[in-house]
Amino acid sequence: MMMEKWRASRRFLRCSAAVSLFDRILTPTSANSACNSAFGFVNHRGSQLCNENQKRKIGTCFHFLRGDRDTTLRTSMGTGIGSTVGLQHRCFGSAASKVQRNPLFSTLNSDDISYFKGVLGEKNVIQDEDKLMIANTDWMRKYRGSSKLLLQPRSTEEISQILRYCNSRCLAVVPQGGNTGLVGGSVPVFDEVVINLSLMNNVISFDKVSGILVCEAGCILENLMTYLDTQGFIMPLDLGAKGSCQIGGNVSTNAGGLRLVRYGSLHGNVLGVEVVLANGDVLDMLGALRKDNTGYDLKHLFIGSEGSLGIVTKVSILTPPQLSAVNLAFLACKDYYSCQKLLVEAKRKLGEILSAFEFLDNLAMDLVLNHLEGVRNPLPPSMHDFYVLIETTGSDEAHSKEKLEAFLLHAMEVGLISDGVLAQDINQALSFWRVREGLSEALLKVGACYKYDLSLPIEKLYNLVQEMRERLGASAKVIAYGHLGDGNLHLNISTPQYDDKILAQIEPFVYEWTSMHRGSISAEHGLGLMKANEIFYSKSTNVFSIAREMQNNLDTDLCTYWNMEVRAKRLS
Ligand code: 2HG
Ligand code: ZN
Repeated sequence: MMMEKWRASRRFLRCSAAVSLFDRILTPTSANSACNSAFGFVNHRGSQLCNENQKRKIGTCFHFLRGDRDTTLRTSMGTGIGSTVGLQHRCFGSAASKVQRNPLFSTLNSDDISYFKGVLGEKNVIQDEDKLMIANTDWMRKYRGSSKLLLQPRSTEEISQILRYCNSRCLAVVPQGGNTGLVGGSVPVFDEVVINLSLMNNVISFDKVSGILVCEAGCILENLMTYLDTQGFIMPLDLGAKGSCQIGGNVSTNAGGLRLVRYGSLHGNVLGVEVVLANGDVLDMLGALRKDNTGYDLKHLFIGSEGSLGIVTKVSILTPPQLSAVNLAFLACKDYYSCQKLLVEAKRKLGEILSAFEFLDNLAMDLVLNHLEGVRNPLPPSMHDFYVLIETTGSDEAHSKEKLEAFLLHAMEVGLISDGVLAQDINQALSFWRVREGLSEALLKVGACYKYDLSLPIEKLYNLVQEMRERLGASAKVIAYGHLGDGNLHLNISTPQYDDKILAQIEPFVYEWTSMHRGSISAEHGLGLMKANEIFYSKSTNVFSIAREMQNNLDTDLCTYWNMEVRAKRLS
């Protein structure tokens, strides 16, 4: 009955061009390349290394102190090793303020540099200022450290030697993958030694029968996708930062992304890891088994611990087979309630073929259309209040098509969808994804951005957006998008510049609201420096204490960013 509403429909990807039941064909758009920009999340973080003689159980320290609220640590870029680090503060939101470099940690000297050159060779010990500037700065340019040294190890053994040495010298380190993180976790806070994993980028093995891939931590996600494509498999995770982020960083932050609704989190897909602890010990947990109930499964401690327990050096991951029938619909909904209902229906009616369910609101659409080159509105000319992307992935084209079309028809008939379009080829699919995946990049172009990555009960999720708009009035744009299928809201508050008064309207309100609804203040980006002190909005103190005990037993310093006060006590 509402069929004329549909602009397009033909299957894309490896499908034949048979016309489906929808009548209009979308104007072909130019191919938008998949988003390779360095956004997203990532990264390990650290612990602190210290010498046992000091009789303090400091443990390897990835990052020095993380502090209270609200600053960016734009340190002066001194040149000489051991030069004094100055602090300059800037306000972003939730970042620690008045963070002081802990004097217990050493500064680099020329013997250290000679040692590292002996282990890694001259060219992998980098002191070049331009390269250091890149390693010191996060993707959003919010967080900036003043490291004077970037190390590029090629093996687990080299990482082990670096950490053992740093531990004995009490030098702080920060592991770095693709540096695509959004919470200030992948860059130094002060002059930590940056340990970059980019050279550890080999696929170690792939088992075509089980689909188990074993690789080094520095493999870029997109390269793994390309490799698996040649084998007829896919990675179980996909995210906007795929062109830069590395699998070790993905695992260390338990990255979620666009397909979690289908394939689940990395806690389910990662079968094993190899990690190097702060003291240089290597833990081989690189199992490649689906089932292994021999006691505690310690690898889970390292998945999502943001490097606070050690550096992930190798990963074993279960990859699903590539399926041939992939379809993508870009839909408009009149209100948030319809988006929710659509999700419930999609789960019920699409069942096992549903592979993504993403949403964005009208301000998000407006932003991306106005600030990202080459992005086109998939549903011109009108604007709608909400947009939903639904992807299906199945093994049988006819079956997928039948299910998807029946689902869309029904959703239109009952008024859950006001308009929609099906991608008719890979280029259209990429251009639809570009709308969703380009949002972080677009936000960066318009000025300051207060970023929140929240897990919330789906039915309440958009209430927060509305309440935030009421609080902020005309002083800021509140932009909402995210992984609706996972109850993950990306709440972005865009302002011309960072402003303390606006921040005071946002925080702690946003965290209190989340906590009150039993949500999480970090669904997928991690805590990082940004939320170092906010963990208690999502974790109770007794749970935290147990975590801290475990960390003590690993002889690393959990509190590096989890709890400044605890750390300050330990170091005093
Ligand atoms: C996404 O889902 C990423 O696009 C980034 O997690 C979210 O920019 C953000 O807030
Ligand atoms: Zn996300």
